[in-house]
Amino acid sequence: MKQPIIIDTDPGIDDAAAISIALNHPAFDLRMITTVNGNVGIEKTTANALKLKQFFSSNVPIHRGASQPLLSNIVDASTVHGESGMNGYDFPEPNYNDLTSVHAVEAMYKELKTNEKPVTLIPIGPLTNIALLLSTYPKAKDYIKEIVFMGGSAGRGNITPSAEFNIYCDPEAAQIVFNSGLPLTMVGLDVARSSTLSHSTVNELQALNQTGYMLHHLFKHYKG
Ligand SMILES: [Ca+2]
Repeated sequence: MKQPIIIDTDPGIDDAAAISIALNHPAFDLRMITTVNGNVGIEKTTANALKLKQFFSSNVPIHRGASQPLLSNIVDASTVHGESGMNGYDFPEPNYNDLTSVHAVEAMYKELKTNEKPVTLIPIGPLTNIALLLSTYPKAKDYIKEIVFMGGSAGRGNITPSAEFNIYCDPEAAQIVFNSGLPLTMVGLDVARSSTLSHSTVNELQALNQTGYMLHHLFKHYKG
């Protein structure tokens, strides 16, 4: 039986790769993609999620979420991911008819309540939407199997010597999630840094299929 998951994301080149896998992996039932301010602003992360949905001709709903951190000022990473947040591949313009009008927090809670199985949340951007979900709907915890998140670091950081970007962007949201009492699996920067792609792998991707071609160009933009 497939595990229902929700990806909360700020695509983002690495997030584009994660979404590509989540949409196609036989172990997962991706129920929705929720967007958050992070690598770039909410308008761009939402546009990028729509572009990926269209690229894969997917029916997965996209819900726009928080446009800023709970308390901190917005931090921008467009120097890393490009102006659009997903530079390197020429996606067609997003179709906004594909964007649902329900806010990410509302949509997540409804999905959690109605899914017959506990859902795994996979936040791979700042934790703002998840914190808002847990504080707006405390009962949401009853329906969450676990939270597997990319963020933090058990080693050094990438935005300051010790802070990782996702947590640094919204530390108060992270605190709410860490204190939630839910089962958490932290995939920190130290773990992410150990899963590398070699130049030869990135080059092989190009000829694999259309998805490989797209990812190849995003990765090339990221680290030429
Ligand atoms: Ca991300």
